[in-house]
Amino acid sequence: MSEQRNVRGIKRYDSPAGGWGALGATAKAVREQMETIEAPITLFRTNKPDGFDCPGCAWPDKEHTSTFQFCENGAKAVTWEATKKRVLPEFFAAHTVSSLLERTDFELENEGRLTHPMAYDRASDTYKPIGWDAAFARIGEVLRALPDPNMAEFYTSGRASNEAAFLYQLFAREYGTNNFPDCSNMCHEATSVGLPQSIGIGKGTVSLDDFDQCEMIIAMGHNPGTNHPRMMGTLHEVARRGVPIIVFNPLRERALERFADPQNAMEMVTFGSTPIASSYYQVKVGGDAAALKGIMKALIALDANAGPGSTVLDHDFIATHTHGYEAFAEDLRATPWPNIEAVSGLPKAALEAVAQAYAKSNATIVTYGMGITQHSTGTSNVHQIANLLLMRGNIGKLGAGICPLRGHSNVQGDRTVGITEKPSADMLTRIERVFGFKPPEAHGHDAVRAMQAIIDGRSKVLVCLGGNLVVALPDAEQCFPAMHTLDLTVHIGTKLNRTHLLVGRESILFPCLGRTEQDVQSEGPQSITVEDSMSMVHASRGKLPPASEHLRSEVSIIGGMAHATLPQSKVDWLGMVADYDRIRDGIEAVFPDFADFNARIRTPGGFRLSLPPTERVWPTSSGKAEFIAFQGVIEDPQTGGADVLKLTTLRSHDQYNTTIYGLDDRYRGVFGRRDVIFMSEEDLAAQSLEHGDLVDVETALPSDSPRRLVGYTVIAYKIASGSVGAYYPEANVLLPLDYFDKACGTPSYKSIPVRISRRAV
Ligand SMILES: Nc1nc2c(c(=O)[nH]1)N[C@H]1C(S)=C(S)[C@@H](COP(=O)(O)OP(=O)(O)OC[C@H]3O[C@@H](n4cnc5c(=O)[nH]c(N)nc54)[C@H](O)[C@@H]3O)O[C@H]1N2
Ligand SMILES: Nc1nc2c(c(=O)[nH]1)N[C@H]1C(S)=C(S)[C@@H](COP(=O)(O)OP(=O)(O)OC[C@H]3O[C@@H](n4cnc5c(=O)[nH]c(N)nc54)[C@H](O)[C@@H]3O)O[C@H]1N2
Ligand SMILES: [Mo]
Repeated sequence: MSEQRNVRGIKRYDSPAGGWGALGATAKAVREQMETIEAPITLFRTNKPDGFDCPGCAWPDKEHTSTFQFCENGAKAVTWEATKKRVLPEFFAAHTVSSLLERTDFELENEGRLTHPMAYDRASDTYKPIGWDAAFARIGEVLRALPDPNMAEFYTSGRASNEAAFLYQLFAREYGTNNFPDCSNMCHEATSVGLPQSIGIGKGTVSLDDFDQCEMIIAMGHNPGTNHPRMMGTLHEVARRGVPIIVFNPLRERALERFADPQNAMEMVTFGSTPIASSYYQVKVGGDAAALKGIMKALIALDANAGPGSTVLDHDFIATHTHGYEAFAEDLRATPWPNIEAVSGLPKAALEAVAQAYAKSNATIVTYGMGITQHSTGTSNVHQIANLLLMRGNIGKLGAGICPLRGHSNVQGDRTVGITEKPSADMLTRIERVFGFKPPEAHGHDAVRAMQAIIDGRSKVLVCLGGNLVVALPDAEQCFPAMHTLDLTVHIGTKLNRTHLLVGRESILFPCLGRTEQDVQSEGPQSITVEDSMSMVHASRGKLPPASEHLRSEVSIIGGMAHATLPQSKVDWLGMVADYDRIRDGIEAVFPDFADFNARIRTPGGFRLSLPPTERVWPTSSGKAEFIAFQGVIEDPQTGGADVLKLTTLRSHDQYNTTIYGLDDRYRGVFGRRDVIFMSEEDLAAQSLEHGDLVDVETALPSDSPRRLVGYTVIAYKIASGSVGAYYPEANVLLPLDYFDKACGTPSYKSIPVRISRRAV
C-alpha cells in the first residue's frame, strides 16, 4: 500500500476482527450512551429466552437459550436505544426545523430519544407538542378527505414487530390501499422475487444445525464482522472444524480474513485468532453473476470429463426435482471465458479451482448479502446462486442450502405477516373472511414507486412506521424537495432523523417504545414477536422502563390511528391494542402457518415456520425447482470507457443503516471521518491519482444535471481494480432514482458507474 503519505484518520488495521478491540468498543458505547450500572443488566438480557430480541441483526441465536452472546455491534444498537439522552419539547422550541435540517443524521440521533408527540407549526417553523388523541383525529380527517386512498403511502422499516406490522397492513388495507413501500424493497427484494422463481419460497432454507454439518461455505457480498456479528461465532466454529470458507468480495474485509472470538478465553488470553476465509476472491463490483457462471461452466466441464456415472453433478436430483436444466446448461456452454474473466475480474483457473472444491463437498451452504442483491442484475444474481446449489442437490439436504443474510432484525417477519405491495389473492380472501372488510386487490407502490408518486404529486400522504426513508433512498436532490409538497407526513420513531424534518403541509412525529423497553397496555404487560433470518419466530419482551412516560408502543399508535380513521370499522382495534394475544389470533387466522401461535411462542426458543424446499417440495408453478439462465448479456462494468469505475456503497463499522454511531470504521482503518473513496493501487496509478488526493466523483450515466460528490479523499485500499467504494448514505446523491433492478425494483446501490477526477484547487 502507498504509505508514503500521511493522510488524516487513515491507519492500517493489522489486528484480527473481534478480540480486545471489540471489548474496548463496547465499553465505549456503554460509557457514551448509558449509565454504567444498568448497561450490563440490559445487555445480559439481549436474546435470552425471557429477554428482548437484539435490534441489531437477524442472525439466530442458538436455541435462544445460550448464555450472553457477546457482540460489539449488538451492544451499540442496544446502548444507542437505551441512551440517557432526551429530545424534549424545549429542544424543538429552541430550533427551527430548517435549522435542524442542516445537521447530519448522526448529530440529530445523538440528541437522544424522542419523548412527546409533536406536530409541525408552520408559523414558527418548529415542532410543537400535540395530544395523542388530537393527532390521531387529525390524521383520520386528512386520510378520509383524500379523493383516493391510493394517494397515501404506508412505509415500514424492518425493526417493526410482527404484531405492529400486521396491524399496520390491516389498517392501510381497510383504509383502501396496497401502497406498502418497505425497507425490504431497498434490501433483499431480489431474494423475495428471485428465490420463489427458483425454489418456490423467498426465504433462506438453512438452520444453524446445517452450519454444524456443512462441508463448505461460499460467502458472497456480505460483511458479517460488522453487519451480522453473531454470525461470526458460527463462522469461527465452522472455520475451526477445517471446513473451507470461500469468500467473494471486492474488498478485503478484516473479519472475513481473521477473527478472534471474544467468548473464546484462549484466543483472548493469547491474543490468538482464527483465519476465516480459506480462499478470498476479490471479485469486481457487479461481477458475481459472471463468477458464478464461470464456476458452473467449469462444473459442467468437470462432470463431462468424469464420464458416465459422474457424481460431479447430482443427476438424480436434477432429473427428479428440477426443470430447465438443458437450456440453462446450453447458456453456460455458450458463454465465453474471456467475457467471464473480464467481468468478474477473476482468472479462469481460480473459478475452476472453486468448482473442483465445490464438487468435493457433500454439503454446501451459500451465504449472501447486499453485495449480491443491490445491483441492476440483483434478481438474476440470486437465481445464479440457486442454480449453483441445485446442480449438486444442495437444497433439502442436511448441512446444505441457501442463506440470504437478512437486514433489519424483523424485516423477514414483516413480509411474512402481510407487508407487501403485491398481496396474494389467498391472503386477501382470508383477511376478508376474518375481519369482515374487502381489501383492495390492485397492487400498490414499492419504495421507489412511492417516492416517484410523491415527486409527481400523485401521492399526498406519507406514513412511516420507523426508518429514515428519504435518506435511505437514492437521489436526495429530487426526493428531499418533493417531501414538502405532501399534505401530511406521519412518523413513528425513536430518534430524530432528517426524513422527519422534511415536513409537508402538516407533519406529525410520534415517539414510540423501543425493543428494550417494557410495554404495558390496559390488560397488562405485552410481548411482541419477531422472525429471524432462519424463519424462527420467537417472543421478545423489553425490560427497561420507557425513555419517557409519554411514549406509546408502535401497536398502540397504529391502533389509535386506525380507530380514528375508520369510524365504521368492524375490527376491534382497541381490543387488539389492549392484549397483543388478540393480534396474534388474527395473524394465525390469516396465515395458517402460525397455527397455535400464542401457545407456541410461550415455549422458549419459539418455533420455525414451514419451508417446503427443505423437504424437497417446490411451490413453483412447475412444482419443480427451476434452473434460470442469466437474463441478458453480462455487462462489462467498464463499458462506459476506461475511466469509468463501478462504485459500491458500504456500511462502516460504526453505523446502523442511516444511524451513525460514530465516525470510525476500525477494521478498514478509517478513523474520525467518512468522506473517503476506497480505490485500488492500480486504479490510482491508472487515473494519475495518489493516496490522499482530494477528488470529485461524478456519476457516469446520462442525466440532465450532473450528480457529484465533491471534496472526497481517495485512499489506497485492497479493493478489486475497476471498483471503488464509498459510504452509504452519503454516496446516495450519486444514484438516480430510476436506476434499479427492473425485476424487483431495488436501487443499484452497489453498482454506480462513476468517474473520479482530482479536485481543482
Ligand atoms: N451493525 C450493523 N448491522 C447491520 C446493519 C448496519 O448498518 N449495521 N444493517 C442491517 C441491514 S438493513 C442489512 S441489509 C445488512 C447489510 O449487511 P451487508 O450485506 O453485509 O451490508 P453492506 O455493508 O452493504 O456490505 C456488503 C458487503 O458486500 C461487499 N460488496 C459490495 N459490492 C459487492 C459486489 O458487487 N459483489 C460482492 N460479492 N460483494 C460486494 C462489500 O465489500 C461488503 O463487504 O446488515 C444488517 N445489520
Ligand atoms: N447507498 C445505499 N443505500 C441504502 C443501502 C445501501 O447499502 N447503500 N441499504 C438499503 C437497506 S439494505 C435498507 S434496509 C435501508 C434502510 O432504511 P430504513 O430502514 O428506512 O432506515 P434506518 O436507518 O434503519 O432507520 C433509522 C430510524 O429508525 C427509527 N427507529 C429505530 N428504532 C426504531 C423502533 O424500534 N421503532 C420505530 N418505529 N422506529 C425506530 C429511528 O427513528 C431511526 O432514525 O437503506 C437502504 N439504502
Ligand atoms: Mo437492509
